[in-house]
Amino acid sequence: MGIFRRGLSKTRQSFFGRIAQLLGNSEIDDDTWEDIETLMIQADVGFNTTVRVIDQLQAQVRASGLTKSDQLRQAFKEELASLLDFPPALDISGRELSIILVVGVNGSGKTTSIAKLAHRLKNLSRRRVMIAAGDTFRAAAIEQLQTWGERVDVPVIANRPGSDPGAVVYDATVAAKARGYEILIIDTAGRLQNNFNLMRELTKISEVSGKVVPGAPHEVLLVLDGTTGQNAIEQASRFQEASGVTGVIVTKLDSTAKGGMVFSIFNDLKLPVHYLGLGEGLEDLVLFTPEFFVDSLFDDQDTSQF
Ligand SMILES: Nc1nc2c(ncn2[C@@H]2O[C@H](COP(=O)(O)OP(=O)(O)O)[C@@H](O)[C@H]2O)c(=O)[nH]1
Ligand SMILES: [Mg+2]
Repeated sequence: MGIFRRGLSKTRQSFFGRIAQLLGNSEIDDDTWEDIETLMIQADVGFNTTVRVIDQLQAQVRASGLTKSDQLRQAFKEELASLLDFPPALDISGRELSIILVVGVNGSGKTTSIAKLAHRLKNLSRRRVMIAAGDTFRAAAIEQLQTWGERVDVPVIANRPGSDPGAVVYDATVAAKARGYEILIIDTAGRLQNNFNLMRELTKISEVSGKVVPGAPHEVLLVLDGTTGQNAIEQASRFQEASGVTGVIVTKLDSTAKGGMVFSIFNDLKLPVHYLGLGEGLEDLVLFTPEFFVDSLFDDQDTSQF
């Protein structure tokens, strides 16, 4: 699992690694708390979550009489880990056809993440996967998805650029059912969170899939660009309203020091993070594991048994 540690190295080196160093052998004083708070905010943990963690830690210090800041280190890691629930497995088993709708703003990494996810589900989970090109706005978007489909060796159902995304989703759902596919992943256009019509269209896509397969979509995965940190958190609530988001994929954590945003997805949005994007290649989508995430943010050395 070297990719986990490597992919999170920017966040680790800039912030959490410095917090770890800071919690050396000195006495805990006001400066200690201020430094921790500053570094957490810089790592995009978010204000609410930062304050919550610091309050809890201060209460622990008062209760246990810790005086040395290196004793704080373990308590700090545990406090952060406690913010992260173990995400439930994706709800994509136990029925003939499961449908995953993928939403998020333009450029967040939806199409790339869909290719990586299809690759994982096909090769690791041995599932029969199909993809629907529901982003019909630009010809390039359809072609990009088709190219990934060829590389992953998964069929992509597409229509002409400019055509109704609802119709593509309908066709794809019917095709997946008829041809015995187990998982259909639907790509969508980058819905701007303040654009009412686009949000309504997303609701419609959701309804169309539900007409063919009762209960669909079974998962609505919101793709958030890790490099935008707290801004991505603000976008998320709009998508939650329009499409009933069930979980999150955080992308591009390899190219940012804002990995702290993952804590506020759990704590502020109350959503599970299922996968992290740690690069542009097909293998660069890792399953989110709370303990491993926290370890990778703090420690250069791999001390886990993964
Ligand atoms: N470094 C890095 N780049 C990524 C990751 N995920 C996506 N990208 C890049 O982000 C850009 C936009 O991705 P795309 O999937 O087209 O976004 P979409 O508009 O939401 O479909 C592309 O250049 C991707 O290669 C990631 O985890 N790490
Ligand atoms: Mg796209």
